[in-house]
Amino acid sequence: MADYRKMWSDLGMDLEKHDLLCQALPEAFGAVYMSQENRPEGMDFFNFVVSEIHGVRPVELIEHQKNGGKVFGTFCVYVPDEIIFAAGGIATGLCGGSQFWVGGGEKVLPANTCPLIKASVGARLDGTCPFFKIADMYIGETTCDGKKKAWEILNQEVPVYVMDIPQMKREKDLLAWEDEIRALLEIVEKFTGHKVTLEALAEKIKVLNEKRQALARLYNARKHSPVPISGKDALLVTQIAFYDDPVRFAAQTNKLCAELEQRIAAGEGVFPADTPRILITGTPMAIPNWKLHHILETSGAVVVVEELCTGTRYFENLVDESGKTLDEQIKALAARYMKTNCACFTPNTGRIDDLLRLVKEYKVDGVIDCSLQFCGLYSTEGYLVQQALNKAGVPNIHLETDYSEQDMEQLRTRVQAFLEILKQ
Ligand code: BJ8
Repeated sequence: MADYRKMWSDLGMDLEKHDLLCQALPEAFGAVYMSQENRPEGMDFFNFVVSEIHGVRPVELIEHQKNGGKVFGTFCVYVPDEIIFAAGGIATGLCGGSQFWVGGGEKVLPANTCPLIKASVGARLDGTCPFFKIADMYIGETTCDGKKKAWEILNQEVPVYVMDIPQMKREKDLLAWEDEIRALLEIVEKFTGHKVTLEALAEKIKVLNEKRQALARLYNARKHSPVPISGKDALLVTQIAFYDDPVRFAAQTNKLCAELEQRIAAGEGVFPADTPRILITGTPMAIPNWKLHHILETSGAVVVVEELCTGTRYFENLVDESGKTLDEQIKALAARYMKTNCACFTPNTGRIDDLLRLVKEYKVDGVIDCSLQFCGLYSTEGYLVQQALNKAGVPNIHLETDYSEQDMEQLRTRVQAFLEILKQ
């Protein structure tokens, strides 16, 4: 990585502690990613992004701020980035996916909080992530209790605006959600000093739809057998989608997809055609959480699709681009985002429908429902997920894990036993 120490120091980061992360990440990435064979050349860009993870993009964000722009940190796929970009801001995903940050979060949060929340709070409080330091405002949401309280703690450090996400999907909830998007628009306009115009919003809706379409193209490639890209690589691309420049990201992903389509035409894959094909569902896997994919793909299986917020929930369903007024555009945004099926909703039958559809579309042999420890929403919904999959005759298991390495062998044992069942 180039030398960014001055930038990190200017951001008020804890350089000594951050050095430890900078030392550990390349090693972890090397072990998980560079050990793979026959990776597509198009992954070079994404490798580069990881190698410069706390450098290149932060430099761009700071440049944007120097030119008078604002940066907004987000934590949930329910937050409509289109509004932020249309007001001349930049939205960047902030979810923490590393055990490195968990300790910092535990200083202020109960130990029985999910690791995603602990890591996100720890990354900010410990001053070991430039993205958390750069963001001028965080946009939180009311999806789960842990997050709701975490915003109050983070608000002591940086302005946090919280979107009230409905818990049900009735007509009146959709209307309330439209109002929430209008309220966000007002807040963002005030904070950036820029009005959101019909033209600007139309342009950003198109840009973010193009990002979604690039990801859909990547996932379409994964429907083929033999699969032309590993699940680990596809996961990395999706994780980077949360914070890279959307136009550049779409271009690089499309380039990768063109290569994958050539592989498909030539019948080439990264795993033999008879490798068990796995769908992972559950809680999001924020960068650098590659744990379960790594275990699976070094145990004789391949992950072909993720029904996760770092997966299909992020890119499925486009925003209708035909809105002729700002109000129509807001309604279109509300309708699209409301289609996301998160366990914070009751009922959440749409997620079950999605799962059964994805099993067919991606020719899945088995499903792993994996929740982060202490996520009551997804663990509890696991019962209904299991029931539906059993009824459809789809082999499945439920796993719970955190970001630490401690349960790696235990997970591997359970995964291998599951793969044995699939082979029978
Ligand atoms: S739309 S999944 S990104 S809320 S894992 S913090 S739910 S205790 S992350 Fe999520 Fe939005 Fe839903 Fe997706 Fe809470 Fe559970 Fe932790 Fe979670």
